[in-house]
Amino acid sequence: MPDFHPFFHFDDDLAVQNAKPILKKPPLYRVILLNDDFTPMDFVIEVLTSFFGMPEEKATAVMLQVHTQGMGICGTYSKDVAETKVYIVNTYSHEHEYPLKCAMEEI
Ligand code: TYC
Repeated sequence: MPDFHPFFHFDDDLAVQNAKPILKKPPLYRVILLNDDFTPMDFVIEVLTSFFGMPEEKATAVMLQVHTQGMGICGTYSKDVAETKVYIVNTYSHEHEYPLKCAMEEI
């Protein structure tokens, strides 16, 4: 009878397959601005130019879109960046005592 030793068993009889790495692209988030009846239009345009890097004309168009349609898109970002933008806008609005609200949604 052959000697049995637990440390000398090699894996000759095991079929080994290379594992395919499962990589998923990280999700993207839309940052949106919501309409309200009180925040001045100029303030919204300032938010869009300052925090989203929009030129004045684009910021005006997005502000009017929010004003007429109820919401508009400020941009698309990774989760961390979107969360930071939302936090900055909502904090800034609150500091100026305006009800302007910014939110994010996964795409
Ligand atoms: N509706 C606001 C007004 O008439 C303007 C406004 C636009 C407010 C966009 C919020 O996200 C907003 N003064």
